[in-house]
Amino acid sequence: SQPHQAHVALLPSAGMGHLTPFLRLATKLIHHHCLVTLITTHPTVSLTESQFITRFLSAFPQVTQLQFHLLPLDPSTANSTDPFFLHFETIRRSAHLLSPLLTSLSPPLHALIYDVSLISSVIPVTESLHISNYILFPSSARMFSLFSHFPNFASKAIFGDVLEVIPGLKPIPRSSIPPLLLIPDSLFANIVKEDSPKLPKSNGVLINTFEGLESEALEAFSNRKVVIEGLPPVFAIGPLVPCEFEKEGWDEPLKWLNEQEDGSVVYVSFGSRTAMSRDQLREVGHGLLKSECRFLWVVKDKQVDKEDEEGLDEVVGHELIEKMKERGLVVKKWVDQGELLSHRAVGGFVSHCGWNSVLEAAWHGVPILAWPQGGDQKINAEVVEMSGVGVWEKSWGWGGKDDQMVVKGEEIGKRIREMMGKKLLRVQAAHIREEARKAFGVGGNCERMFKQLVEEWKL
Ligand code: BUP
Repeated sequence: SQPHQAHVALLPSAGMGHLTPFLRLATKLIHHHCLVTLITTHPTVSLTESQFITRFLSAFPQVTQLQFHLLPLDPSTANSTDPFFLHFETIRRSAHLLSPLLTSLSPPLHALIYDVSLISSVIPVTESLHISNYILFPSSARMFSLFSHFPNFASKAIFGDVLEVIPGLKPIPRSSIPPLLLIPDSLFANIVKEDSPKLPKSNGVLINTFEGLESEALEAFSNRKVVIEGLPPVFAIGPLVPCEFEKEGWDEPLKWLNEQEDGSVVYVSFGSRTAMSRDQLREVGHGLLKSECRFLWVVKDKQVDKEDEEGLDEVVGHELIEKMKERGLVVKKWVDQGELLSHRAVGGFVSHCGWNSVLEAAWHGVPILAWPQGGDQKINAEVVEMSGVGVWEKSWGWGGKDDQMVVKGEEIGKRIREMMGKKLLRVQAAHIREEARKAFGVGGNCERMFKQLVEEWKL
């Protein structure tokens, strides 16, 4: 190590939506001459996570890997069936085992950056070891405003029609609140309830966002308008962009895109952990045919990839798949989304609005048709709409999951056609892309934030 080099450890939790920003952050820290230790939890929930970590570590041999073996969890003691949430809980209950691991590191750590799902279990560890602690919030600043104010309204008559308790921000309608937060004893609600009041004990909150995308929320934070007492500083470190190590070499989608005209293809993906109902999946297929656009559709059938074994014919139906081959490419495999969105042929993105996907679309200036499926995604879809990078058809609800509602192919096709044909949307998305490049580039806000953090760590 060089003298005065900051040594930072990173502790992600579970799921690609949480891991991805951590590994992108790690590359930024390396770029800013930090020594990086990556704490990896074993076992991971999905296969994709462990493959992603392996690719990252072989691309950056200078990164120290610290293996963190977790205690077993009795799932009956945690109020959830979601394997990703259960993994949060497992890490939380094992966090005390981190102390000896962290003290064994040489040179000693300057800071630990950890996932937002781990706050109250990590803070006692960093406090006892006198290490600075920073939270990486893997969603929008708008979602952070809700997270940070949760104790203020969770105890009140649980959420009226709109949440107006966050000063400086457009009210959040009840229908946009992550459904599990509305279930008082859900594991997710319990974690947020326990962790949110601990925010003042952290040294800072890093959010993968930038001014041009979330001016309202970031302005409110920087003017201390939405700040609850003692809230640590918010660092808008975004955009954290797709990196070289993420490419895994399967290039059929790229080859197919190379044969398509500029801006003619709609890319469709609902993220790494949405298991849409089969009825809804088939309607999406019909919708893509009705849209009369070229399409690239990434199908997922199960929440965890290890269980996603059936082929496209079984999941979507043989006849439909055959028909779709004339106009599009349908795959049931992990793709390099960051790279696909950068392709000149992609002109629109039907997205569930997982925050990484929104950032990737913004980075490449690809207009979004938002179709949130769960969690924070409606709040992110609000950002998509407000920023102008996309549109949102609110009547579609939470995908096919609420009230067994199935959005019909006819309707889906119509909205896709509209989105792909909207010139204004393309102009707006191109503008956000410029803003993202400005924030990311030399002298941009992102660089400023990292310089500030590194200086802070070296003090
Ligand atoms: Br699927 C898929 N390839 O095939 P989000 C996803 N991704 O590169 P999520 C691929 O995974 P949460 C694929 O580019 C993004 O970086 C995608 O994160 C990438 O949504 C990441 O968009 C997915 O935040 O997580 O997976 O639903 O619910 O935690 O937001």
